[in-house]
Amino acid sequence: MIKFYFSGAPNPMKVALMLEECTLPYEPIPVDTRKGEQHKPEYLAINPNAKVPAIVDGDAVVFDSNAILLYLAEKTGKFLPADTPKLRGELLSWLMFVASGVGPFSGQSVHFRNYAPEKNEYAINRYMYETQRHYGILDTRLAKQKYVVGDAYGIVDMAVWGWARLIPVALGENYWPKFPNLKRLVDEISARPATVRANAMKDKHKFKAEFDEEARKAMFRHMDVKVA
Ligand SMILES: N[C@@H](CCC(=O)N[C@@H](CS)C(=O)NCC(=O)O)C(=O)O
Repeated sequence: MIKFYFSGAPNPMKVALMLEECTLPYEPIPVDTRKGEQHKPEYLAINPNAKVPAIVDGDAVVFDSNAILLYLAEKTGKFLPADTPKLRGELLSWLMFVASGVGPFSGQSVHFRNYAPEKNEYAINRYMYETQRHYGILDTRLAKQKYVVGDAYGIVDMAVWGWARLIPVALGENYWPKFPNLKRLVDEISARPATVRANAMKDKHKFKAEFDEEARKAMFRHMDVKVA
């Protein structure tokens, strides 16, 4: 059975959705990042990057959410576009675009808007600018087609859903009207039975809610180290 190391954060939830979509049997193993469990040696042996998600599937160990989505899609043959060079190219491009653009920039936007100890207007503007630019690219794409790659729902849509449903946190409550096509996709995915099951699975596990000193030390380790 696949061991799924997760929390309720955006990157693990993409994978929870995919596991539920594939109806693969899996054992959810919570990693409470606000308690610092991502830094335990036994978890670092699975994901040396000390982040969730990760999976262990027999002797295969896979970390990084979009790598896991691709691994599970290739394992099951599900949620991939038709196997043509054209669609394979599009799949890789959009998957990497979400992995290297949408996710990190949304994450930094959330950080500087909500968690940084000082309000740094430059950082907030830079990350909000880039985040809304990335979502604009997706919205334009989704104005022309129902799903991000090909003509069917797939792993890139799941990767987008993980972050885009949190646009109000990354950008603000007033941003949804700017991305009507993206909103249409997020709403469609949020209503899927697999999404409802993934959320219910997450809600069964109690993760620490407070962002206290223990959480800060576990997740913002740069604050205690001078490298610049
Ligand atoms: N590129 C990684 C990023 C993983 C990541 O940043 N995970 C966050 C949750 S969304 C995390 O584990 N945060 C805990 C920490 O930073 O200590 C992926 O896509 O899986």
